[in-house]
Amino acid sequence: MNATTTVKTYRAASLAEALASVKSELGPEAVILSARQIRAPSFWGKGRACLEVEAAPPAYGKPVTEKFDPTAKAGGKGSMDELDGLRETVAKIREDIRRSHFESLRGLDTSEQLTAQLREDVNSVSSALRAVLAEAALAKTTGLPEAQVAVLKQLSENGIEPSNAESIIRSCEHDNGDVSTTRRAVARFLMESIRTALPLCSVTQQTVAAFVGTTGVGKTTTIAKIAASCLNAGQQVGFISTDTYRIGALDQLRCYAQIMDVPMESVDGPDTMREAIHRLSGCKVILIDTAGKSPRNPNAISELAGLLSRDWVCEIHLVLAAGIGFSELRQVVEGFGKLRIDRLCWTKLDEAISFGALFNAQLLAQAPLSYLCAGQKVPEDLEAATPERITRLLLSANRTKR
Ligand SMILES: Nc1nc2c(ncn2[C@@H]2O[C@H](COP(=O)(O)OP(=O)(O)OP(=O)(O)O)[C@@H](O)[C@H]2O)c(=O)[nH]1
Ligand SMILES: [Mg+2]
Repeated sequence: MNATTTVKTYRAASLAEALASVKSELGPEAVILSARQIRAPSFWGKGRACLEVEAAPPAYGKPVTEKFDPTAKAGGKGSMDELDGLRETVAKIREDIRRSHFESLRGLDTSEQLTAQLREDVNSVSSALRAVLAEAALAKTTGLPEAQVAVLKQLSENGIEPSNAESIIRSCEHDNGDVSTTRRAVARFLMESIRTALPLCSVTQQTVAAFVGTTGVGKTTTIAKIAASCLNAGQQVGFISTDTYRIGALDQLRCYAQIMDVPMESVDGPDTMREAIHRLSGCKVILIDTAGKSPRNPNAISELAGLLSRDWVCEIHLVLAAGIGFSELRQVVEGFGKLRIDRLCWTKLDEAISFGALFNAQLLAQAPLSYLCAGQKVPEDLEAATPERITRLLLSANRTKR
Protein backbone atom coordinates (compact mmCIF):
# COMPACT_ATOMS: atom_id res chain seq x y z
CA MET A 1 0.00 0.00 0.00
CA ASN A 2 1.34 3.48 -0.88
CA ALA A 3 0.20 6.56 1.00
CA THR A 4 0.31 10.12 -0.28
CA THR A 5 -1.14 13.07 1.64
CA THR A 6 -4.88 12.20 1.66
CA VAL A 7 -5.41 9.83 -1.25
CA LYS A 8 -4.23 6.31 -0.54
CA THR A 9 -3.45 3.56 -3.01
CA TYR A 10 -4.18 -0.06 -2.24
CA ARG A 11 -3.07 -3.07 -4.23
CA ALA A 12 -4.62 -6.49 -3.77
CA ALA A 13 -5.30 -9.69 -5.68
CA SER A 14 -9.07 -9.02 -5.81
CA LEU A 15 -11.39 -6.06 -5.45
CA ALA A 16 -13.00 -7.57 -2.36
CA GLU A 17 -9.57 -7.74 -0.70
CA ALA A 18 -8.71 -4.17 -1.73
CA LEU A 19 -12.04 -2.83 -0.42
CA ALA A 20 -11.54 -4.68 2.86
CA SER A 21 -8.18 -2.88 3.31
CA VAL A 22 -9.80 0.47 2.38
CA LYS A 23 -12.60 -0.02 4.89
CA SER A 24 -10.36 -1.20 7.71
CA GLU A 25 -7.97 1.74 7.31
CA LEU A 26 -10.22 4.63 6.21
CA GLY A 27 -13.52 3.40 7.64
CA PRO A 28 -16.81 2.40 5.93
CA GLU A 29 -17.44 5.95 4.65
CA ALA A 30 -14.23 5.98 2.57
CA VAL A 31 -14.48 7.41 -0.95
CA ILE A 32 -13.32 5.14 -3.80
CA LEU A 33 -11.66 7.37 -6.39
CA SER A 34 -10.49 4.83 -8.95
CA ALA A 35 -9.96 1.13 -9.50
CA ARG A 36 -7.94 -0.51 -12.26
CA GLN A 37 -6.12 -3.71 -13.05
CA ILE A 38 -2.33 -3.40 -13.21
CA ARG A 39 0.76 -5.58 -13.15
CA ALA A 40 2.53 -5.14 -9.82
CA PRO A 41 6.21 -4.20 -10.35
CA SER A 42 8.45 -7.20 -9.90
CA PHE A 43 12.13 -7.98 -9.91
CA TRP A 44 11.59 -10.55 -12.65
CA GLY A 45 9.87 -8.30 -15.17
CA LYS A 46 6.20 -7.49 -15.70
CA GLY A 47 4.98 -8.93 -12.38
CA ARG A 48 1.63 -10.50 -11.49
CA ALA A 49 -1.79 -8.97 -12.25
CA CYS A 50 -3.44 -7.20 -9.37
CA LEU A 51 -6.01 -4.52 -8.67
CA GLU A 52 -5.06 -1.01 -7.70
CA VAL A 53 -7.67 1.05 -5.84
CA GLU A 54 -7.31 4.70 -4.93
CA ALA A 55 -9.35 5.78 -1.91
CA ALA A 56 -9.64 8.72 0.41
CA PRO A 57 -11.14 9.39 3.84
CA PRO A 58 -14.81 10.52 3.90
CA ALA A 59 -14.02 14.24 4.21
CA TYR A 60 -11.99 14.16 0.97
CA GLY A 61 -13.28 16.59 -1.64
CA LYS A 62 -15.95 18.15 0.59
CA PRO A 63 -16.36 21.89 -0.02
CA VAL A 64 -14.97 24.13 2.67
CA THR A 65 -18.35 25.58 3.59
CA GLU A 66 -17.37 27.32 6.81
CA LYS A 67 -15.06 29.83 5.12
CA PHE A 68 -17.23 30.52 2.10
CA ASP A 69 -19.31 33.70 2.42
CA PRO A 70 -21.53 34.20 -0.64
CA THR A 71 -23.14 37.33 0.83
CA ALA A 72 -19.79 39.05 0.45
CA LYS A 73 -20.46 39.15 -3.32
CA ALA A 74 -24.09 39.54 -4.28
CA GLY A 75 -27.47 37.97 -3.75
CA GLY A 76 -27.83 38.33 0.04
CA LYS A 77 -29.63 35.84 2.25
CA GLY A 78 -31.82 34.37 -0.49
CA SER A 79 -28.93 33.24 -2.65
CA MET A 80 -27.05 31.99 0.40
CA ASP A 81 -30.01 29.74 1.23
CA GLU A 82 -30.15 28.60 -2.37
CA LEU A 83 -26.45 27.83 -2.37
CA ASP A 84 -26.78 25.91 0.89
CA GLY A 85 -29.66 23.97 -0.63
CA LEU A 86 -27.63 23.20 -3.74
CA ARG A 87 -24.64 22.13 -1.66
CA GLU A 88 -26.82 19.79 0.35
CA THR A 89 -28.30 18.32 -2.85
CA VAL A 90 -24.86 17.80 -4.39
CA ALA A 91 -23.54 16.25 -1.17
CA LYS A 92 -26.55 13.94 -1.06
CA ILE A 93 -26.11 12.88 -4.69
CA ARG A 94 -22.42 12.22 -4.06
CA GLU A 95 -23.22 10.20 -0.97
CA ASP A 96 -25.91 8.20 -2.86
CA ILE A 97 -23.48 7.45 -5.69
CA ARG A 98 -20.72 6.49 -3.24
CA ARG A 99 -23.02 4.17 -1.30
CA SER A 100 -24.48 2.46 -4.33
CA HIS A 101 -21.05 2.05 -5.89
CA PHE A 102 -19.43 0.76 -2.74
CA GLU A 103 -22.08 -1.95 -2.51
CA SER A 104 -22.24 -2.77 -6.21
CA LEU A 105 -18.47 -2.79 -6.69
CA ARG A 106 -17.88 -4.96 -3.62
CA GLY A 107 -19.14 -8.07 -5.41
CA LEU A 108 -17.07 -7.55 -8.58
CA ASP A 109 -13.79 -9.33 -8.89
CA THR A 110 -12.35 -8.47 -12.29
CA SER A 111 -11.55 -5.16 -13.86
CA GLU A 112 -13.71 -6.15 -16.89
CA GLN A 113 -16.75 -6.50 -14.63
CA LEU A 114 -15.85 -3.28 -12.90
CA THR A 115 -15.44 -1.41 -16.18
CA ALA A 116 -18.74 -2.79 -17.52
CA GLN A 117 -20.56 -1.82 -14.33
CA LEU A 118 -19.06 1.68 -14.34
CA ARG A 119 -19.87 2.13 -18.03
CA GLU A 120 -23.48 1.09 -17.40
CA ASP A 121 -23.72 3.53 -14.48
CA VAL A 122 -22.22 6.38 -16.49
CA ASN A 123 -24.60 5.68 -19.40
CA SER A 124 -27.66 5.66 -17.19
CA VAL A 125 -26.58 8.84 -15.38
CA SER A 126 -25.85 10.60 -18.68
CA SER A 127 -29.16 9.58 -20.30
CA ALA A 128 -31.04 10.71 -17.16
CA LEU A 129 -29.13 13.98 -17.33
CA ARG A 130 -29.89 14.39 -21.04
CA ALA A 131 -33.59 13.84 -20.34
CA VAL A 132 -33.56 16.47 -17.58
CA LEU A 133 -31.69 18.92 -19.83
CA ALA A 134 -34.13 18.32 -22.72
CA GLU A 135 -37.07 19.02 -20.41
CA ALA A 136 -35.35 22.12 -19.02
CA ALA A 137 -34.73 23.38 -22.58
CA LEU A 138 -38.37 22.72 -23.51
CA ALA A 139 -39.57 24.49 -20.37
CA LYS A 140 -37.41 27.47 -21.30
CA THR A 141 -38.49 27.71 -24.94
CA THR A 142 -42.19 27.07 -24.32
CA GLY A 143 -42.60 28.71 -20.92
CA LEU A 144 -44.90 25.82 -19.93
CA PRO A 145 -45.06 24.41 -16.39
CA GLU A 146 -43.20 21.20 -15.50
CA ALA A 147 -46.10 18.71 -15.82
CA GLN A 148 -47.10 20.04 -19.24
CA VAL A 149 -43.49 19.95 -20.39
CA ALA A 150 -43.24 16.28 -19.35
CA VAL A 151 -46.33 15.35 -21.43
CA LEU A 152 -45.18 17.57 -24.33
CA LYS A 153 -41.85 15.74 -24.34
CA GLN A 154 -43.61 12.38 -24.37
CA LEU A 155 -45.82 13.38 -27.32
CA SER A 156 -42.76 14.59 -29.24
CA GLU A 157 -40.83 11.42 -28.44
CA ASN A 158 -43.79 9.49 -29.79
CA GLY A 159 -43.28 11.20 -33.15
CA ILE A 160 -45.89 13.94 -32.97
CA GLU A 161 -44.32 16.87 -34.77
CA PRO A 162 -43.05 19.23 -32.00
CA SER A 163 -45.14 22.23 -33.07
CA ASN A 164 -48.25 19.99 -33.24
CA ALA A 165 -47.41 18.56 -29.82
CA GLU A 166 -47.13 22.06 -28.37
CA SER A 167 -50.47 23.06 -29.94
CA ILE A 168 -52.09 19.99 -28.36
CA ILE A 169 -50.79 20.94 -24.92
CA ARG A 170 -51.84 24.56 -25.31
CA SER A 171 -55.30 23.60 -26.61
CA CYS A 172 -56.15 21.44 -23.59
CA GLU A 173 -58.06 22.62 -20.57
CA HIS A 174 -55.44 22.52 -17.81
CA ASP A 175 -55.76 23.28 -14.16
CA ASN A 176 -51.99 23.23 -13.62
CA GLY A 177 -52.15 19.74 -12.21
CA ASP A 178 -49.55 17.02 -12.06
CA VAL A 179 -48.37 14.86 -14.96
CA SER A 180 -51.25 12.37 -14.76
CA THR A 181 -53.88 15.14 -14.66
CA THR A 182 -52.21 16.73 -17.69
CA ARG A 183 -52.13 13.38 -19.52
CA ARG A 184 -55.85 12.92 -18.86
CA ALA A 185 -56.56 16.41 -20.23
CA VAL A 186 -54.47 15.65 -23.33
CA ALA A 187 -56.25 12.29 -23.76
CA ARG A 188 -59.66 14.04 -23.63
CA PHE A 189 -58.48 16.55 -26.22
CA LEU A 190 -57.09 13.86 -28.54
CA MET A 191 -60.28 11.78 -28.27
CA GLU A 192 -62.26 14.80 -29.42
CA SER A 193 -59.91 15.83 -32.22
CA ILE A 194 -59.14 12.46 -33.81
CA ARG A 195 -61.53 11.69 -36.64
CA THR A 196 -62.21 8.16 -37.78
CA ALA A 197 -64.32 6.81 -40.64
CA LEU A 198 -67.00 4.13 -40.57
CA PRO A 199 -65.54 0.76 -41.56
CA LEU A 200 -66.53 -0.54 -45.00
CA CYS A 201 -68.30 -3.55 -43.47
CA SER A 202 -71.01 -1.21 -42.18
CA VAL A 203 -71.78 0.76 -45.38
CA THR A 204 -75.41 0.80 -46.42
CA GLN A 205 -74.93 1.85 -50.07
CA GLN A 206 -72.66 0.44 -52.73
CA THR A 207 -69.19 1.81 -52.02
CA VAL A 208 -66.21 1.72 -54.35
CA ALA A 209 -63.01 2.22 -52.32
CA ALA A 210 -59.56 2.54 -53.88
CA PHE A 211 -56.31 1.98 -52.00
CA VAL A 212 -53.27 4.01 -53.04
CA GLY A 213 -49.81 4.57 -51.64
CA THR A 214 -46.11 4.02 -52.13
CA THR A 215 -44.72 0.59 -53.02
CA GLY A 216 -44.87 -2.17 -50.45
CA VAL A 217 -46.84 -0.33 -47.76
CA GLY A 218 -49.39 -3.16 -47.60
CA LYS A 219 -52.20 -2.12 -49.98
CA THR A 220 -53.00 -5.58 -51.38
CA THR A 221 -52.73 -7.32 -47.98
CA THR A 222 -54.98 -4.71 -46.36
CA ILE A 223 -57.58 -5.08 -49.14
CA ALA A 224 -57.68 -8.83 -48.46
CA LYS A 225 -58.12 -8.19 -44.71
CA ILE A 226 -60.94 -5.67 -45.34
CA ALA A 227 -62.66 -8.03 -47.77
CA ALA A 228 -62.67 -10.75 -45.11
CA SER A 229 -64.18 -8.36 -42.53
CA CYS A 230 -66.90 -7.32 -45.03
CA LEU A 231 -67.69 -10.94 -45.91
CA ASN A 232 -67.93 -11.69 -42.19
CA ALA A 233 -70.48 -8.91 -41.87
CA GLY A 234 -72.49 -10.46 -44.71
CA GLN A 235 -71.54 -7.92 -47.41
CA GLN A 236 -70.96 -8.94 -51.04
CA VAL A 237 -67.40 -7.95 -52.00
CA GLY A 238 -65.65 -7.52 -55.35
CA PHE A 239 -62.01 -6.82 -56.25
CA ILE A 240 -60.58 -4.68 -59.04
CA SER A 241 -56.87 -4.67 -59.71
CA THR A 242 -55.23 -1.87 -61.67
CA ASP A 243 -51.77 -3.35 -61.08
CA THR A 244 -51.68 -5.11 -64.44
CA TYR A 245 -48.11 -4.64 -65.62
CA ARG A 246 -46.14 -5.83 -62.60
CA ILE A 247 -45.29 -9.54 -62.63
CA GLY A 248 -47.11 -11.38 -59.84
CA ALA A 249 -49.19 -8.42 -58.69
CA LEU A 250 -52.43 -9.72 -60.23
CA ASP A 251 -51.75 -13.20 -58.93
CA GLN A 252 -51.39 -11.92 -55.35
CA LEU A 253 -54.91 -10.44 -55.35
CA ARG A 254 -56.31 -13.30 -57.43
CA CYS A 255 -55.07 -15.75 -54.85
CA TYR A 256 -57.03 -13.92 -52.10
CA ALA A 257 -60.06 -13.67 -54.44
CA GLN A 258 -60.02 -17.44 -54.95
CA ILE A 259 -59.59 -18.26 -51.27
CA MET A 260 -62.48 -15.95 -50.30
CA ASP A 261 -64.54 -16.73 -53.38
CA VAL A 262 -64.74 -13.05 -54.36
CA PRO A 263 -65.22 -11.89 -57.99
CA MET A 264 -62.22 -10.04 -59.41
CA GLU A 265 -61.68 -7.77 -62.42
CA SER A 266 -58.48 -6.31 -63.76
CA VAL A 267 -58.46 -2.95 -65.54
CA ASP A 268 -55.87 -0.94 -67.44
CA GLY A 269 -57.66 2.32 -68.20
CA PRO A 270 -60.66 4.53 -67.34
CA ASP A 271 -62.98 2.78 -69.82
CA THR A 272 -62.27 -0.71 -68.56
CA MET A 273 -62.70 0.62 -65.00
CA ARG A 274 -66.26 1.73 -65.74
CA GLU A 275 -67.08 -1.62 -67.30
CA ALA A 276 -65.53 -3.54 -64.41
CA ILE A 277 -67.53 -1.60 -61.83
CA HIS A 278 -70.62 -2.26 -63.87
CA ARG A 279 -69.90 -6.00 -63.90
CA LEU A 280 -69.50 -5.92 -60.09
CA SER A 281 -72.77 -4.05 -59.57
CA GLY A 282 -74.05 -6.87 -57.34
CA CYS A 283 -71.28 -6.16 -54.78
CA LYS A 284 -71.95 -3.77 -51.89
CA VAL A 285 -68.23 -3.16 -51.39
CA ILE A 286 -65.81 -2.91 -54.34
CA LEU A 287 -62.15 -2.71 -53.37
CA ILE A 288 -59.67 -1.35 -55.94
CA ASP A 289 -56.02 -2.35 -55.60
CA THR A 290 -53.50 -0.04 -57.26
CA ALA A 291 -49.79 -0.32 -58.04
CA GLY A 292 -47.44 1.44 -55.61
CA LYS A 293 -46.45 4.92 -56.84
CA SER A 294 -43.77 7.42 -55.94
CA PRO A 295 -45.17 10.71 -54.63
CA ARG A 296 -42.35 12.42 -56.51
CA ASN A 297 -43.62 11.18 -59.86
CA PRO A 298 -46.44 13.56 -60.85
CA ASN A 299 -47.09 11.68 -64.11
CA ALA A 300 -47.76 8.43 -62.28
CA ILE A 301 -50.11 10.19 -59.84
CA SER A 302 -51.96 11.90 -62.71
CA GLU A 303 -52.34 8.55 -64.46
CA LEU A 304 -53.79 7.12 -61.23
CA ALA A 305 -56.15 10.10 -60.92
CA GLY A 306 -57.43 9.38 -64.44
CA LEU A 307 -58.10 5.78 -63.50
CA LEU A 308 -59.82 6.58 -60.20
CA SER A 309 -62.40 8.96 -61.60
CA ARG A 310 -64.74 10.40 -59.02
CA ASP A 311 -67.61 9.39 -61.31
CA TRP A 312 -67.16 5.85 -59.95
CA VAL A 313 -64.83 5.88 -57.00
CA CYS A 314 -66.40 6.94 -53.70
CA GLU A 315 -63.44 6.75 -51.32
CA ILE A 316 -59.69 6.93 -51.81
CA HIS A 317 -57.71 5.48 -48.89
CA LEU A 318 -54.08 6.54 -48.67
CA VAL A 319 -52.23 3.56 -47.20
CA LEU A 320 -49.33 4.54 -44.94
CA ALA A 321 -46.89 2.51 -42.88
CA ALA A 322 -46.91 3.74 -39.27
CA GLY A 323 -43.12 4.06 -39.08
CA ILE A 324 -43.02 6.82 -41.71
CA GLY A 325 -40.95 9.89 -40.77
CA PHE A 326 -42.37 13.39 -40.85
CA SER A 327 -40.65 14.73 -43.98
CA GLU A 328 -41.47 11.61 -46.00
CA LEU A 329 -45.06 11.75 -44.73
CA ARG A 330 -45.34 15.35 -45.90
CA GLN A 331 -44.07 14.37 -49.36
CA VAL A 332 -46.46 11.42 -49.62
CA VAL A 333 -49.48 13.42 -48.48
CA GLU A 334 -48.56 16.23 -50.88
CA GLY A 335 -47.89 13.88 -53.81
CA PHE A 336 -51.03 11.77 -53.38
CA GLY A 337 -53.04 14.85 -52.32
CA LYS A 338 -53.71 15.45 -56.02
CA LEU A 339 -56.07 12.47 -55.88
CA ARG A 340 -58.01 14.09 -53.01
CA ILE A 341 -57.47 11.67 -50.15
CA ASP A 342 -60.64 10.68 -48.25
CA ARG A 343 -59.23 8.22 -45.71
CA LEU A 344 -55.93 7.35 -44.06
CA CYS A 345 -55.32 3.63 -43.68
CA TRP A 346 -52.42 2.58 -41.44
CA THR A 347 -50.29 -0.55 -41.71
CA LYS A 348 -47.24 -2.01 -39.96
CA LEU A 349 -48.13 -0.69 -36.51
CA ASP A 350 -46.39 -3.82 -35.24
CA GLU A 351 -43.09 -2.59 -36.70
CA ALA A 352 -43.35 1.06 -35.66
CA ILE A 353 -41.49 2.38 -32.63
CA SER A 354 -43.71 5.46 -32.35
CA PHE A 355 -47.17 6.47 -33.56
CA GLY A 356 -47.09 10.24 -33.89
CA ALA A 357 -47.38 9.91 -37.68
CA LEU A 358 -51.06 8.96 -37.20
CA PHE A 359 -51.74 12.39 -35.74
CA ASN A 360 -49.40 14.33 -38.05
CA ALA A 361 -51.01 12.78 -41.14
CA GLN A 362 -54.52 13.63 -40.03
CA LEU A 363 -53.50 17.27 -39.77
CA LEU A 364 -51.57 17.28 -43.05
CA ALA A 365 -54.19 15.42 -45.11
CA GLN A 366 -57.27 16.69 -43.27
CA ALA A 367 -58.76 13.22 -43.64
CA PRO A 368 -60.14 10.72 -41.10
CA LEU A 369 -58.43 7.43 -40.28
CA SER A 370 -60.03 4.24 -41.55
CA TYR A 371 -58.09 1.12 -40.53
CA LEU A 372 -55.14 0.06 -38.42
CA CYS A 373 -53.13 -3.04 -39.37
CA ALA A 374 -50.58 -4.53 -37.00
CA GLY A 375 -49.26 -7.61 -38.73
CA GLN A 376 -49.11 -9.69 -41.89
CA LYS A 377 -51.83 -12.15 -40.99
CA VAL A 378 -54.93 -12.10 -43.19
CA PRO A 379 -57.62 -11.58 -41.97
CA GLU A 380 -56.73 -11.20 -38.27
CA ASP A 381 -54.37 -8.21 -38.21
CA LEU A 382 -56.91 -5.52 -39.01
CA GLU A 383 -59.03 -3.26 -36.85
CA ALA A 384 -61.23 -0.30 -37.62
CA ALA A 385 -59.61 2.90 -36.32
CA THR A 386 -61.25 4.42 -33.24
CA PRO A 387 -60.32 7.62 -31.37
CA GLU A 388 -59.81 5.59 -28.15
CA ARG A 389 -57.27 3.23 -29.73
CA ILE A 390 -55.39 6.05 -31.47
CA THR A 391 -55.29 8.14 -28.30
CA ARG A 392 -53.82 5.18 -26.43
CA LEU A 393 -51.17 4.75 -29.13
CA LEU A 394 -50.28 8.44 -29.09
CA LEU A 395 -49.90 8.50 -25.32
CA SER A 396 -47.95 5.26 -25.12
CA ALA A 397 -44.21 5.41 -24.55
CA ASN A 398 -41.93 5.34 -27.57
CA ARG A 399 -41.08 1.61 -28.00
CA THR A 400 -37.34 2.21 -27.74
CA LYS A 401 -37.99 3.41 -24.18
CA ARG A 402 -40.10 0.45 -23.05
N1 LIG B 1 -45.39 -6.30 -40.36
C1 LIG B 1 -46.38 -6.02 -41.19
N2 LIG B 1 -46.26 -6.33 -42.48
C2 LIG B 1 -47.29 -6.04 -43.29
C3 LIG B 1 -48.45 -5.40 -42.84
N3 LIG B 1 -49.27 -5.23 -43.91
C4 LIG B 1 -48.62 -5.76 -44.96
N4 LIG B 1 -47.43 -6.25 -44.61
C5 LIG B 1 -46.41 -6.90 -45.42
O1 LIG B 1 -45.83 -5.95 -46.31
C6 LIG B 1 -45.39 -6.58 -47.49
C7 LIG B 1 -45.97 -5.84 -48.70
O2 LIG B 1 -47.38 -6.01 -48.67
P1 LIG B 1 -48.28 -5.78 -49.95
O3 LIG B 1 -49.69 -5.92 -49.52
O4 LIG B 1 -47.81 -6.63 -51.08
O5 LIG B 1 -47.91 -4.27 -50.25
P2 LIG B 1 -48.40 -3.39 -51.46
O6 LIG B 1 -48.57 -2.02 -50.96
O7 LIG B 1 -49.57 -4.01 -52.11
O8 LIG B 1 -47.13 -3.48 -52.39
P3 LIG B 1 -47.03 -3.02 -53.94
O9 LIG B 1 -48.25 -3.53 -54.60
O10 LIG B 1 -45.78 -3.68 -54.39
O11 LIG B 1 -46.93 -1.55 -53.95
C8 LIG B 1 -45.88 -8.02 -47.39
O12 LIG B 1 -44.83 -8.82 -46.95
C9 LIG B 1 -46.98 -7.97 -46.34
O13 LIG B 1 -47.16 -9.19 -45.67
C10 LIG B 1 -48.55 -5.06 -41.45
O14 LIG B 1 -49.51 -4.50 -40.95
N5 LIG B 1 -47.48 -5.39 -40.68
MG1 LIG C 1 -49.89 -4.64 -54.10
